Amino acid sequence: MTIERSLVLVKPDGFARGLTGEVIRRIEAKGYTLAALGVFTPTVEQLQAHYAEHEGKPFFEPLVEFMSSGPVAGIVIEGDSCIRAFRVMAGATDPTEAAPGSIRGDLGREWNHNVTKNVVHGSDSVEAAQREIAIWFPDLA
Ligand code: IDP
Ligand code: MG
Repeated sequence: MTIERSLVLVKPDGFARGLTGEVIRRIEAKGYTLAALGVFTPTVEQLQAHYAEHEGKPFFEPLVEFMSSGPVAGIVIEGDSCIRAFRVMAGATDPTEAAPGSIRGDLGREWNHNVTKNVVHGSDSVEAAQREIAIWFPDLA
């Protein structure tokens, strides 16, 4: 058994649409626990750090702009292999391609062939989770 923590964000589209509770419901129903929970209005600097791996890509600036457009919910989830499990629960990056049953597949909408607004973020590795948790919840790191 590998108890992990992962950083989940309900992005501004999901938060504005009132989907935070639905995302948390799915996390808890799956058997993961919440280690931290908060509502943030992220700064551009915080988002540039969070998405540092994408710096220089064509979608980087629109992504940071979108993510700073409104409040987000930040959630640290905990449980056996929760990093991979939440990625599967979130579904493919593009909501149009995401499988039904996944968060993005069930709840995501494509906007002008733009995959930026895809409801949630989830850490993709142990290293990323540690790095991201330190950005959003420094007291936990
Ligand atoms: P992930 O969130 O599924 O891990 P990443 O490739 O890490 O996807 O991309 C980070 C975020 O950047 C995505 O969730 C999405 O919001 C946005 N994004 C990724 N690829 C594109 C793109 O091609 N166009 C616009 N936005 C994108
Ligand atoms: Mg990613």
